[in-house]
Amino acid sequence: MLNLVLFGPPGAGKGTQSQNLIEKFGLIHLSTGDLLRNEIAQGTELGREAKKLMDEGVLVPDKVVIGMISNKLDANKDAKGFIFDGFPRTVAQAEALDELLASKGSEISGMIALEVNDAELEQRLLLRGKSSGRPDDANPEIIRKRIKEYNDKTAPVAGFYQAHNKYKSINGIGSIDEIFGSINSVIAAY
Ligand code: B4P
Repeated sequence: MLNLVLFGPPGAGKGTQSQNLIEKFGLIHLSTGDLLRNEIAQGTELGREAKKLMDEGVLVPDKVVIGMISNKLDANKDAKGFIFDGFPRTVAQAEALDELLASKGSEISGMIALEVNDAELEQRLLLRGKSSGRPDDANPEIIRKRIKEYNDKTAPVAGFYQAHNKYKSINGIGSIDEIFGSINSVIAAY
């Protein structure tokens, strides 16, 4: 199985590059952001709880997202592999993912991190906010809060994969095709 973690701060291009990877490798895309927005759209209790936190730019509890991922892995037993987009976002989530995959006789192939500076992230998210209708993209203060959450809680996840020799970082600034080319070079080495 090819199991990729696409990593990077909010707006780094994880969702964008996932679309290219799904087409090329036939992988199942698991975006915790999309799964949570789906719960919100359906008006579930989980969605109502998550919305408050997401609108403030803070992470939702580990237990919630780990449960969602576990359900999706169970529902896709015959998959060729998965792209984990926006997950794991804490070291506890990374440990839980390793356990979930190990229980299915599988593992993460590698993490690919997209490096983008804060000014570019803010610009991209504000631009998306004009059309996405996402409250967390509309306000520069919330965007900065999301970047701070990333630096405080998510950036340490890179060290987790580095310690397992599964980490590669690439430049996330440039055209979408150029960045996809860099991602493919990393995958070719797996
Ligand atoms: P996510 O939905 O994961 O959103 P994201 O980090 O904003 O986006 P991404 O990096 O995928 O950016 P994209 O490609 O779209 O998270 C939202 C919230 O959900 C979190 O704040 C948190 O509250 C919650 N959450 C999600 N997962 C969680 C977890 N595991 N644990 C706890 N909480 C969780 O790109 C952004 C923009 O840039 C787009 O407009 C795109 O067109 C543009 N772009 C992309 N590549 C570009 C390029 N090369 N050049 C120029 N623009 C580019």
